[in-house]
Amino acid sequence: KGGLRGVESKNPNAETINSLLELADQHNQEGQNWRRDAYRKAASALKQQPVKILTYAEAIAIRNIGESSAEKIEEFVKTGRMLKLQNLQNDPMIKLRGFFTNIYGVGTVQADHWIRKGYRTLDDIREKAHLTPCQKIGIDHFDDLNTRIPRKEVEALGAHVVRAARSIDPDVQLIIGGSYRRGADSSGDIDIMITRQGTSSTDQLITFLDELVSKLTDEGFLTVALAAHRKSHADDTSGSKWQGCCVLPQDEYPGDDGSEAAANDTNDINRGNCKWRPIWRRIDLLLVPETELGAALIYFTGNDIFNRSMRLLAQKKGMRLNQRGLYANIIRDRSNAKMNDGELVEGEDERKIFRHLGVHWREPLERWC
Ligand code: DCP
Ligand code: MG
Ligand code: MN
Repeated sequence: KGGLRGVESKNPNAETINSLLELADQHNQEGQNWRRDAYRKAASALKQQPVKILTYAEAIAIRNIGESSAEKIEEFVKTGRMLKLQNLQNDPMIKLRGFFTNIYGVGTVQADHWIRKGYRTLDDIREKAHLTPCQKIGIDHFDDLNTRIPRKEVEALGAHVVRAARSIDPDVQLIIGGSYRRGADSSGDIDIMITRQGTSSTDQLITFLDELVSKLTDEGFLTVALAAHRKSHADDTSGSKWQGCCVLPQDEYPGDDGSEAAANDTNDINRGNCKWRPIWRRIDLLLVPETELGAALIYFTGNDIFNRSMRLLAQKKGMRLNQRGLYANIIRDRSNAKMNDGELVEGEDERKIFRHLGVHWREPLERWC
């Protein structure tokens, strides 16, 4: 959190956008998803503006900016702050809850529970709380896991995994998705999709994943597994997926060789003036059969808001979109629960899924909302 998430600081509305996104985060914490989405949409619309938006009237005229967001925009331009955001950010209990939910594996329910029990610090939690194995790692590596990954390091981590993957099976294809694919200059984690030509089921890739994970674990690149999901019969929400942490070997840090990258380095990892310490990074490995690659690319590129609007659009058209494909002839009951699985329309080709949905193609860089 913090910093301009994917927003270039030279954007004339950068500061306002950042505050709107922080406001959205606050409402997310409160479980107020409707408000969260409104502020995110407004931030995204503002990002498209070539000039600085100064007034309520200018803001409200922009598509996807509602009354509340327009008020906040004017307030911020006039006063340099959003009072509502300040109040939320200054509330000590809300602050504490936000802090606790920065622990990997901790959500708002868990955080509120701890606060009710009187815990106020990480040490309280460490000493008194019952922790799941994931939460324990979240606490032990709290600072690392809350440090964003510079884009160049995402690339270096990806390259490392690609080399290991190719040495096991030269035919696999790896694609970095998530915020990286959307062009972000830093990411919360690294999401890697793994596929191979001719595959139609994740079963055909599981042996490969096992080998890759053991190789990378043996050499010390993967440091811990957080969760592994295996596809079960009834479960179409998760394909095979491996989640854990990794560290980049020191000599693979971008720019370490004094190359161009070091010259215009904007990374947090500054060589020379700071003792190098390997930073634990969150990594997700996702198995995707070739027949589902298009749908998986859409899903794992996100962002989550964009995905939700694509799924809603599919629903409106009597279809269903998930990370495995676009399905037609879905029959729903009155509560909108689906009664059948429908027929696969398209899974493999990202562009064709857009086309079948009747929406014009959006480059990954344009999928921030
Ligand atoms: N995703 C989703 N709904 C969720 C969680 C994830 O649709 N509730 C999809 C969209 C995300 C992608 O999965 O872009 C990867 O999830 P991440 O949590 O890794 O999010 P990002 O990569 O987008 O951002 P970050 O930089 O924080 O990792
Ligand atoms: Mg990610
Ligand atoms: Mn992820």
